[in-house]
Amino acid sequence: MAKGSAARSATIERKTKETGITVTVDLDGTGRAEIATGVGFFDHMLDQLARHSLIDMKIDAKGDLHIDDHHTVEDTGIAIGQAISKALGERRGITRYASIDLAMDETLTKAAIDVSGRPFLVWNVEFSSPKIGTFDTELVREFFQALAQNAGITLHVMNHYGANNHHIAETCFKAVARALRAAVEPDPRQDGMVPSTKGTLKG
Ligand SMILES: [Mn+2]
Repeated sequence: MAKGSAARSATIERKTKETGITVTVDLDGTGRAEIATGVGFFDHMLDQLARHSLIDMKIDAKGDLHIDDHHTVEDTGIAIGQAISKALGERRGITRYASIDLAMDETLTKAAIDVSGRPFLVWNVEFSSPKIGTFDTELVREFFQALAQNAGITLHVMNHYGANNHHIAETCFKAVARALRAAVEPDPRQDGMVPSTKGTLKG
């Protein structure tokens, strides 16, 4: 972020009968992550999201894991999305669009992002197994649906190919991280303008 401009960070606290979650993000961080959701595989994925977006993330989630991981994963996605949206403010001076094809061993996954203020998820990813360890693979989509909806971003994720389900999930998080990093990056040529002919990216 240019010197003298406001910090692009935000904290969201979210409490329901199912989960209690606190998320702090700093869009202009170094990818520092302090993550504790009680779901090991999800922590590993969120660690990737922070590391490769260079967004600092502090995430503390206590959910009803005695039922299953669903509420915890979805609500963490909601809180991260809300925190990113709040940190973006009026979305001035951002690059807005970015995409990447991200390779990991035998797997290739694309993520394309428009930080548009218009929530939309296109999800073209299939897993060959319902579980990665104890983690339900269908929750990967649930997370990104919650993230896109609450961050106010258009997000397309497409797995071109891949054999290993851990790799397929991990490339989704890494690809979204890298695309998000580029899309929220200040574009010096925008000079603080909102990158839209409409004049607003608030949806
Ligand atoms: Mn891994």
